[in-house]
Amino acid sequence: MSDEQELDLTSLNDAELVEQMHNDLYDGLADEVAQGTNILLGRGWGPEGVLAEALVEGMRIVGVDFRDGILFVPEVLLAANAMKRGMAILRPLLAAKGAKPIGKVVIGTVKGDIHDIGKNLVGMMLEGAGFEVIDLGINTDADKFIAALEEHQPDILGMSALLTTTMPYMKTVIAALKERGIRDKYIVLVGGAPLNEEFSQAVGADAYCRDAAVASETAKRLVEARRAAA
Ligand code: B1M
Repeated sequence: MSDEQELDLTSLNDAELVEQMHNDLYDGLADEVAQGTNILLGRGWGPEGVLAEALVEGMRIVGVDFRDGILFVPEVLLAANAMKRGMAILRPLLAAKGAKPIGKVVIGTVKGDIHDIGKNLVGMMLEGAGFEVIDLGINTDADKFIAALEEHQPDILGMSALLTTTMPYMKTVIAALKERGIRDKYIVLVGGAPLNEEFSQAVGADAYCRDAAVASETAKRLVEARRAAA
């Protein structure tokens, strides 16, 4: 039996448990991450706190070692899987906080890119803020985005990219919207670690969202502004 299996997570205080969850996420131990998530919730932590301090911070640490060549794709996939297990527990709690639907969002990770943790988090926060979210998943091309916009008629199109090689595809999608004369029907929000405000303006998006909280605030603000102007 490994050390991890022998460790009783309930015996740890909050700070120790959060640190242990960072380690468990790093080691891709999904059951332990799920258990830690439930323990913190049971101790009265809010879902946002568990998400930010235990899960997102744990994945940040994974990202640093991935960048530095200490972790490789298979290990990071296991870590991502563990993160998703924790997020699955938090999702209904975050969504339950929302009131009546305040708008609709179509969101996806752009073509060539399979990173979806950040996008999923943004979707969860938007649901929590009261938006209906249609998630197109990963590797989404312009045709798929446009078909979903036409089918669902959302207020917002959200696009995510985590790679410097895939972020320019956002411009391709926006150009395709312009070609069809439908660009101004939608608020276009973009996000992902390599993006910034300048890039967002250069590709013709309405706003860059640094993180899921900013995405949810920006979505609310721009939908309200658009309705007030109509
Ligand atoms: Co990838 N990967 N990866 N990876 N990966 C990065 C992005 C990288 C920065 C790692 C590194 O080198 N430091 C690097 C990109 C370098 C670059 O482009 N300059 C990289 C690379 C190189 C690669 C591969 C090419 C590796 C390879 O195969 N050799 C490959 C590419 C595959 C592909 O997409 N075609 C690859 C693969 C993978 C895994 C499959 C192993 C896995 C993804 C699993 C999954 O998502 N299901 C993975 C992971 C996990 C990462 C890191 C470690 C973590 C990303 C993450 O989930 N962060 C990442 C390192 C890093 O970012 N530091 C890395 C946590 C998440 C909560 O944050 O996604 O930034 P983030 O989302 C935030 C904000 O950005 C924002 O809000 C979110 C929540 O607050 N946001 C939005 C995101 N999307 C938004 C959309 C919005 C609004 C806000 O719309 C409105």
